[in-house]
Amino acid sequence: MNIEEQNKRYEFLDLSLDSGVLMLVVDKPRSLNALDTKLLEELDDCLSSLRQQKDSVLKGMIFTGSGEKAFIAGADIKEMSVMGTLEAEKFAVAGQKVTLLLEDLPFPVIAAVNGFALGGGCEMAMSADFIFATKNAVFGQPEVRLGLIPGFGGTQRLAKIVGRNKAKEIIYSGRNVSVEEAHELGLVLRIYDKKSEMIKGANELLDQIAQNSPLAVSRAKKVMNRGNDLTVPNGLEVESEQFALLFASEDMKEGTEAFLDKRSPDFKGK
Ligand code: CO8
Repeated sequence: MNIEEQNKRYEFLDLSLDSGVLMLVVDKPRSLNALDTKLLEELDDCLSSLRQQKDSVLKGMIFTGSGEKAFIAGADIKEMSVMGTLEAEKFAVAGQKVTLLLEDLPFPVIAAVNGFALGGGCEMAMSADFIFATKNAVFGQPEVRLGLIPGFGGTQRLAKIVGRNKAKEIIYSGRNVSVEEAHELGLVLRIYDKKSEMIKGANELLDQIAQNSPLAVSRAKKVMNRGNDLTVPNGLEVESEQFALLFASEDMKEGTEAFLDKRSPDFKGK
């Protein structure tokens, strides 16, 4: 993949690759990285092309906001304020598509939340596999305060992560959720004092995951994401299907042989 060429296409995104870890930065500080149509189009383009990296050997991706103040302060309120019904539906569908692209990337994704993750920002973060956050991070779904409801998946994903009662309380009140509370609720996995420490911590987790077969990690992710929308018996069917398919992989042969030979495996992601 040619990151430099890809980066030239974007005004508000910065994509870089370091030691097998992709870093995707939303960079529109003048509006605290608020998601407008252009930014959603860029995210769509970027994530669609990353999705083609099937069962890739990338360690994973860190998704963050530029600066220290905001991850993403929500959908762009100025742009939304003049939308009609049809434009609003198109906008919501475009944002939802980005959350699905993010959720379905074939490698682990960590949302590194540096500051405000409100509305659409909280919804983007919830589409990652894990949320890491700095001490100044603030979460919330404040849409009802604007006469709106969450439109990029918040009504669905928040309840799955924190439970229906808590999700309703957060969404109906529109209140801010502190990073400590987000951690207690299981929304945030790890809290860091500084952004630099958070990025280091995210790299360390991705390095740890990368000791394993990337193919197996990618399939575990796929099965767990699919299972989220299924009954347990249906999820088990997907599990056994993917489990069986891995027996045709080189990684499975290498992993089991390495165990029996008492040596470290050398996984190729195939
Ligand atoms: N949209 C547009 N501009 C924004 C946004 C936003 N969401 N958030 C901040 N900005 C802008 C401000 O307008 C300001 O611009 P300017 O300097 O030109 O006035 C600049 O960013 C800096 O912001 P503040 O001066 O307000 O900074 P503060 O430190 O005082 O406050 C806050 C920071 C608390 C984050 C505050 O900016 C805020 O409350 N922002 C809005 C948060 C919010 O309500 N987010 C949810 C938006 S709705 C949403 O996400 C719905 C998703 C689904 C939509 C689907 C619909 C079809």
